Amino acid sequence: TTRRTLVAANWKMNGNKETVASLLTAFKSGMNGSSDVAVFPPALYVAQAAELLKDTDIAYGVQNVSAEASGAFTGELSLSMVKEFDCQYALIGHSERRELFGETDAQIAQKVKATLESGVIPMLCIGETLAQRESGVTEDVVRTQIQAVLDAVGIAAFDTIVVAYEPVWAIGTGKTASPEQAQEVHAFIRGMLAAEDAAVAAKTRILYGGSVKAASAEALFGQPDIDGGLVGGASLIADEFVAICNAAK
Ligand code: G2H
Repeated sequence: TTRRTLVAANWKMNGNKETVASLLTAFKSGMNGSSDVAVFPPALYVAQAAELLKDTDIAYGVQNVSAEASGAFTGELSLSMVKEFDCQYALIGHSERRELFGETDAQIAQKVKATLESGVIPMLCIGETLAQRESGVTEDVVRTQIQAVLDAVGIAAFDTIVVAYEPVWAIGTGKTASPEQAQEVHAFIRGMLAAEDAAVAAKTRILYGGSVKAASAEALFGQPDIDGGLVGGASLIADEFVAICNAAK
């Protein structure tokens, strides 16, 4: 495969100045360079991360962004702000944003569009809930989530967009999807993109997220359509995250 493995740390609403410094210091010294690495600290710590990561290959970004340019949107962050701190990535549509903050496919598509226009790389999160998986609609859910973005930005944008497939039932629960279960959905996603443009689909990086650990990373990343991981809990443990990044071949 020509797709280089990408492993991303989603710290969610965890940590402080001290853990940002200690984790990033450990990441810098531990990575063997076998994968691309990105970290998503809480937004207040992006400036600190930027300083610690300058002159390294470790990228960083924000966990959420507004599609609006500026104005009366209390609590939101604009892409010009994200750009000013040289973020390379923005996480968009994480299941916690969808579930706890009511983000819709339409809003997420607008965020992806605005992010692309600003030159920041969107990391688009999709995935089904346990109830959806059990009722057999996983592919319908994932198709609808991807289609909303395709309708807004077109297939060519998937040259740039990184997709993170995160089955909601595997997030923070300790239940990782088996490599085969994950591969099945990743292949479905790539097939859907390939139906639009096979050359673009061959390049799109599709990451798996949901309780990725050092012990499960190698088997997951060994699947043909799994191009890395989006890691929550395990990314707050320096040795664990470094081992996950170094598990890429
Ligand atoms: C899924 C993942 C990171 P965790 O949300 O985005 O979290 O690895 O804790 O399941």
